Amino acid sequence: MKITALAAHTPEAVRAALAARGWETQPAWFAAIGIQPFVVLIEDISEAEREALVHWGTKSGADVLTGEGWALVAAAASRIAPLARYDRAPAELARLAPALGRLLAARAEPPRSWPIRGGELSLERPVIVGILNVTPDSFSDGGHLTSADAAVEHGARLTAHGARLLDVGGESTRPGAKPVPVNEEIARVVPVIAGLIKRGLGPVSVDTRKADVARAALDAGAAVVNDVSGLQYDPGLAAVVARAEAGVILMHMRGTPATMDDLATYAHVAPEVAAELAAIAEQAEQAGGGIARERIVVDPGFGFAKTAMQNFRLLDELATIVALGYPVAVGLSRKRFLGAATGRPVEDRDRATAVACALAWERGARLFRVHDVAMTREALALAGATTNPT
Ligand code: PMM
Repeated sequence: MKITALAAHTPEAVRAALAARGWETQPAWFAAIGIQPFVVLIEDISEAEREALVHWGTKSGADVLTGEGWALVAAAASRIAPLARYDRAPAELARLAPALGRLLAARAEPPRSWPIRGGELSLERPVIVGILNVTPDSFSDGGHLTSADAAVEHGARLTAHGARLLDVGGESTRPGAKPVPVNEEIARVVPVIAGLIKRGLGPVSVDTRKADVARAALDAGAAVVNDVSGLQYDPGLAAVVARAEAGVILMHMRGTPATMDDLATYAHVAPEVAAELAAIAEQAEQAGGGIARERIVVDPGFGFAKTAMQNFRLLDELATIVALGYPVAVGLSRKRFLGAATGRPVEDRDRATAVACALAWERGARLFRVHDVAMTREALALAGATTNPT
């Protein structure tokens, strides 16, 4: 007899074991996905639902831990799947079906491409988003790009290094930063976006919280709006994105850059950020004509209303954000919490950034907003080769 413990963090190990024993690709894949451990935290449930869950868990062999108003259910995904079906779940648990069904579908079929304005970006391999900050004071590279021409040149370099999207920002979002007037922000970003498009560089995203800036940027040829406020700063932004059929990155933060540091209060950061992002995305799908669901990317907002420890937890538990079913972007580049781990100053954090991006890829992130594209590309090439065997 021979017993081997297989890697359990990826369905790939089970798939490969079955394939090696003659299983066809599809059945092997579905069996492997079904065997994957699935843990769901269910909140705001009634006493009757809680009792029904405990009873169901005993019968079906799932672990159920509960307290007042909540239950944590853990088992192989295939064991929990019947709860997502009205015809198979106990009647008392019918309320769970829609949300559970969405979570299971997102696991089985994660988004493979991101439609943006005038095209799409494949998510089968990492999307590196090159940062082009044209601000006098952005926290890590502010003031380096002093003219539109210099910014366009830098964009050409980032593209040559492997950036698949260029993110142009004209307003610093560092803690305590002051808002920039609309006209000033437009004057900073539009010439750069127009210059990039003229050179055939891009696609381009605009890093802004403001509807008027987004509109001007889209008119100049941008394909994506990257809103660090997750539509909380300017409610008019959603309609602008929807009308242009642009892609949108909705980032999580609390408060504004001026107030966010005092709002880093979470009992458990990942599920709380996930819930707030889910609400933001839902708002985006409903507001102002509605942004099509598949055009939405979510970003947990590293460093925005989070302490260093919360950023580490969020990175480790990124799968909680990925489970929402939207493609996930991460902005880790040169951030303070990387310095807290490595002891390196802001100008020496590109190695830590590259490693953090590889960790984020492994946990399901697909878009990586970075300053040093070349170094991150190497880290992600390795991470992608490891987790994407095809
Ligand atoms: N971080 C910054 C700016 N824009 N956008 C997204 N989507 N995610 C981020 O984490 C993010 C962002 C701040 O960093 P910078 O000043 O170096 O650009």
